[in-house]
Amino acid sequence: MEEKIAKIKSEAGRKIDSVVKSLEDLNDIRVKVLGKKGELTSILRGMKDIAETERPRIGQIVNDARRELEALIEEKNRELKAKMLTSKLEAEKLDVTLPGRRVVRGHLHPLTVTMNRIKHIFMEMGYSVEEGPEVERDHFNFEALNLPKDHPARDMQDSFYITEEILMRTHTSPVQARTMQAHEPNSPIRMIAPGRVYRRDDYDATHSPMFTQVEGLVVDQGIRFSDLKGTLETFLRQIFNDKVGVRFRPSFFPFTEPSTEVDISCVICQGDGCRVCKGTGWLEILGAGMVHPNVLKASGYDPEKVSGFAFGMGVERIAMLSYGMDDLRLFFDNDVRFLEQF
Ligand code: 2U9
Repeated sequence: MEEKIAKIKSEAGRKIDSVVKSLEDLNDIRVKVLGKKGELTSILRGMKDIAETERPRIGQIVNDARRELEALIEEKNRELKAKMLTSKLEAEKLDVTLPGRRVVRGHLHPLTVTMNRIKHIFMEMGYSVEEGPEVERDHFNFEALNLPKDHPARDMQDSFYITEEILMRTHTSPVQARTMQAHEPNSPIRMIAPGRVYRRDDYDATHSPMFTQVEGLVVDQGIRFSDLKGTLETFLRQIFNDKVGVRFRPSFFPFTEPSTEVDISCVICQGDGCRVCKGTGWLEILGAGMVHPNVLKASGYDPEKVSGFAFGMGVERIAMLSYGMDDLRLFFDNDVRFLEQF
């Protein structure tokens, strides 16, 4: 019996010693020798077959063997864990002296910058900024704005229709109509409506089926054409420069009467004449006019009691002239080599 125990012990000792890598292998050995069904345990279980006088001695030997093997396993366990830690630290070596990675910081898109500047100028003059849906009802986009049924903009060829009655807004004017209808009739309004608009245009250097507008509306008692002129001159001198020339030409829009187109002196050649202003020295920059009585009436206002002016501008055009760009597609291509320049 002693020999058997000594053999189990020395074999287990050798196996424990030979484990070089895995904690699981070590555990397998422990189970095989010391576990419930292990070799040493089965000897203890078989005590009944051993002569009674021998039992204490054999028991003692088994227990000693057990203690020794447990100590060996424990030591091997510590050794393996230390080895694993060392190799993990080796693999995850960290050089704290390396220079840090540069954080690349982005910035606002040039169209957003231009839009923010426009909003800021009007907010300083006491205007509110109103928003509305890009998918709009025919009523707000056309009907309420004195755009007659046979107006070319209402043609399928010129606007994006969702159904007969619903389309992508072709201008931000429906926001003004909605704002008037949300107000107490004849109560004063001083607002701008910035946002995206959609028209069936070709995509070339000066046209896009989607572009950005800012429109404005002022309604109150006694609003006159001189208010329109003063407001737009003030705006243009702030967005471009205070030396910029401003001129008003007669024009036509269905929602304003009288209507005007507003030009600024060419920001590229200062009025001498160049390719950008096609030799005229002037650039068209805004449309505007006194709100048509039919438009006031359509939104519940009384043209006998109040009057107003409205205006509209294309934000891409203003941004292009501010930054000296000649192709509007650059705003939408999202090429960082272009955008990084701003
Ligand atoms: C209401 C009443 C009047 C908005 C106006 C213009 C003149 C205009 C163009 C400028 C360049 C559009 O982006 S563009 O192509 N806009 O010329 N817009 S008056 O008039 C309104 C709008 C709403 C209730």
